[in-house]
Amino acid sequence: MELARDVINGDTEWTALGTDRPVSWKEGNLTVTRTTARTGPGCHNGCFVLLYTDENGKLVKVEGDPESPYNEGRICARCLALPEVVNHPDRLMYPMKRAKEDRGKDKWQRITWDEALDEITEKFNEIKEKWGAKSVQFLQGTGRDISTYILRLAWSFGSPNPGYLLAGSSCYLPRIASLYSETGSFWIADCGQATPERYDDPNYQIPEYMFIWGNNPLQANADGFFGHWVVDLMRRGTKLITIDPRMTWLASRSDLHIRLRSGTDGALALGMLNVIINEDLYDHDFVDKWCYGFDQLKERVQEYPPDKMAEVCWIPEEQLVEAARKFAAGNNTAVQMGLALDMSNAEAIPAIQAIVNMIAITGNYDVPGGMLMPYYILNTGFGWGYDLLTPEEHAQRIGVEKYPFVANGYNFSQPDMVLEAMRTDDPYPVRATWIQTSNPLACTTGEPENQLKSFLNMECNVVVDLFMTPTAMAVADYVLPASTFAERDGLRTCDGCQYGATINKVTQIGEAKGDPEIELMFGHRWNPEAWPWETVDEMHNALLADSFMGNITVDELRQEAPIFKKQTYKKYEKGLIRSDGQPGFNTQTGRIELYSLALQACGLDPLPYYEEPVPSPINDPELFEKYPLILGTGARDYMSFHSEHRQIPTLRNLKKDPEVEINPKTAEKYGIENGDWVWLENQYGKCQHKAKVTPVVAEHMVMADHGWWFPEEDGESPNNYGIWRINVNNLLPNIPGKSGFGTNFKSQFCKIYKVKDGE
Ligand SMILES: Nc1nc2c(c(=O)[nH]1)N[C@H]1C(S)=C(S)[C@@H](COP(=O)(O)OP(=O)(O)OC[C@H]3O[C@@H](n4cnc5c(=O)[nH]c(N)nc54)[C@H](O)[C@@H]3O)O[C@H]1N2
Ligand SMILES: Nc1nc2c(c(=O)[nH]1)N[C@H]1C(S)=C(S)[C@@H](COP(=O)(O)OP(=O)(O)OC[C@H]3O[C@@H](n4cnc5c(=O)[nH]c(N)nc54)[C@H](O)[C@@H]3O)O[C@H]1N2
Ligand SMILES: [Mo]
Repeated sequence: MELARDVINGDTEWTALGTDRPVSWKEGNLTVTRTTARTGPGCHNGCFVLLYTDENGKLVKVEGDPESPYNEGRICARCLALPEVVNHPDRLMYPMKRAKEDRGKDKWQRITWDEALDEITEKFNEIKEKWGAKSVQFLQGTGRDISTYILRLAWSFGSPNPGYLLAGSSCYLPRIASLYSETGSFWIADCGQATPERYDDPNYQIPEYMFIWGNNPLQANADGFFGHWVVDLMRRGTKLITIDPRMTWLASRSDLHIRLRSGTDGALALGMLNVIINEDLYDHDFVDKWCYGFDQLKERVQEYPPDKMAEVCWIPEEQLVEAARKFAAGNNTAVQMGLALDMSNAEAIPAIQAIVNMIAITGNYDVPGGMLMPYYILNTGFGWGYDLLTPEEHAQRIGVEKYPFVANGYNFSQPDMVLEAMRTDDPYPVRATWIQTSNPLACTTGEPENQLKSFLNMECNVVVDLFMTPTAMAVADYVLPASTFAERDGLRTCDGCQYGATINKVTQIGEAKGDPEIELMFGHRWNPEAWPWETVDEMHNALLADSFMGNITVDELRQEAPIFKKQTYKKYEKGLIRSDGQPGFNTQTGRIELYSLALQACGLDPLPYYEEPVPSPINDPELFEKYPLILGTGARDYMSFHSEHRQIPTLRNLKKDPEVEINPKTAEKYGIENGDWVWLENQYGKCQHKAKVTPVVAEHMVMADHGWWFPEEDGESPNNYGIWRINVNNLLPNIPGKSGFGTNFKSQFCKIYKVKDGE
């Protein structure tokens, strides 16, 4: 399916915040610069911050920007600790290389940027000649302001394989793909973020109910959604319903907290749809005019009666029914969907689809305090430069033949197949990786030992990072030093947000460069026609011209920021969504497709369904007896962002070791006390964590941190900063769902026992 990159008609009307302040000013001996905290280190969000630099240009302090309508002066611990990251003695200061036979050894040799450009270009061109451009994988991590640039870099090199090594692309992409394929756009909960007046905008209404579904917004602030907006709304009267096996802060303040078994969200959603439809609680007018396939959906949900679904989820039926009634009863309902929906059950797409359909039949798209369609400021992962390759070349992207649905949304290769291809040459040889903003061995995906083999099988691995990482130490031939957002100019390119802004450079560390500049430099070497801009500013002016902001320049935006696109609700009635200017949604039928033609075209079930996660206590009771706890992984904390911040003193002091949350009753049963080192083990592998005994987790499960490494330990192989001992991903298989999206990272089994002395 062709995806519209920016579904909004050429309307470029915007308003500025109207600040009187210059971009930077003096306060005593310090210079204060206002900027956006987008990109590394550690965030997807883009809060507005004030950076304080001293006479030597050293970053010494960070504050939230009180004039910002987005975060209103609030920032988190990681931004407060930014000076420790920027000025850290372990930062990569210059490009380095080492011989292929020295992988895993600390035998780095400093080189210049020019040497790095020459040598990497030569190596990549050699590989291209022998195996074709498609044998080079361009791997990013989570969205650190990178997709726009790295996709273009891959395509301009000739490779259809930009990607991300997380099993089943099971972060954000399943939600994006499902929303896109059924509604034609992406949507997030409307917390008034579309206008500078926020909650006071006369067109805005607070949601009556807000569902926090598999998400912990206060800790995560994920994908352009600022968690404290939920608290702001609670203060104004919004009632919360939280769906989470753990008792989060928001769950404890919710009208209803559904503590379901991990990975059963699809069953819950289908049971709720059953109630909403059979009790006739849906919005008939919206369904008649704007939905496609209601009758088929009605028939399908009869297979999912509320009593059976409650049993599947291990919850009382009354809770399911109450949630359904509240979902439909509210004047408006907003849903904040999180990572758990992508990653707790490989069949993530149908579970998300059930929620997407629930929002539709209750009439909650494009209404104030319902679901908001963010305007794509830039073309992020959908493809700035997609046309650099022919359709035939794109069709060779790893995974699209086997899983055509992965072409919905980001144009990434299918990660589980890539990992295999790196070891087996099936479907074709992969011979080099370019890894930028990712730490795959310590954090990103399951079966890390297999991944190590895959990377060691490469002719060349290039890592672009802020720090030496376990991955870089184990497998890289070249490391290139990247900049934090304090050290580079840029644009705010987040997908979930509603405004335009710049990132403003205030300091320089060693020879580090920003990711956009690194891409531009290599682009100049590899394919100058595809990178016709001399400078990063020129490149960004071209990107802006292609965005809703129209012909504003980077310099003007820097002064005006933030600027907001004019917000209109019910755009589908006014012909403001489709590129042909007709009323309706941006789908084939112009309606929200409850019966998804996009899924059908890919040979998948067009209607939502539920399957158990694999393994599940219901389908594999024997294995569950052997490993009798459900293993949740990776619930976010305040003091780290994935594998980042382990070397930052202020943050590390808040949590020194990887922790596993265990309920007091479960801990007692297994003779475990708070602070004990324990083994977590299952049929795939094991790892050590420190027990944190807390009633936050349900008795039937444990919740283990992910992304840990010990920068203070020996980095050389085989120790690699301790990752093989402590990585919970040792226990996780890389198994995607039928669509190629989704995985079971938050719903495996495990057993738990104390670590013996000397282990
Ligand atoms: N078990 C388990 N595993 C998980 C998860 C889970 O919930 N459970 N979550 C998964 C999810 S959702 C995701 S998104 C992945 C994340 O996986 P990754 O995005 O690979 O996360 P990190 O390990 O933090 O790797 C990021 C690397 O980029 C570097 N970096 C930071 N900022 C910049 C920058 O501006 N430029 C450059 N060049 N480098 C930078 C950091 O130093 C770090 O080494 O992890 C996944 N892994
Ligand atoms: N501080 C910090 N912030 C981050 C990150 C980070 O590493 N650190 N990572 C960023 C990234 S890449 C991402 S993707 C986001 C993720 O952020 P979120 O979307 O918030 O995801 P998680 O924190 O993994 O899980 C959210 C909640 O889901 C619950 N949960 C677990 N299993 C299930 C289940 O099966 N069903 C339901 N309904 N709930 C379940 C967990 O208990 C947890 O409270 O955070 C981003 N923000
Ligand atoms: Mo993520």
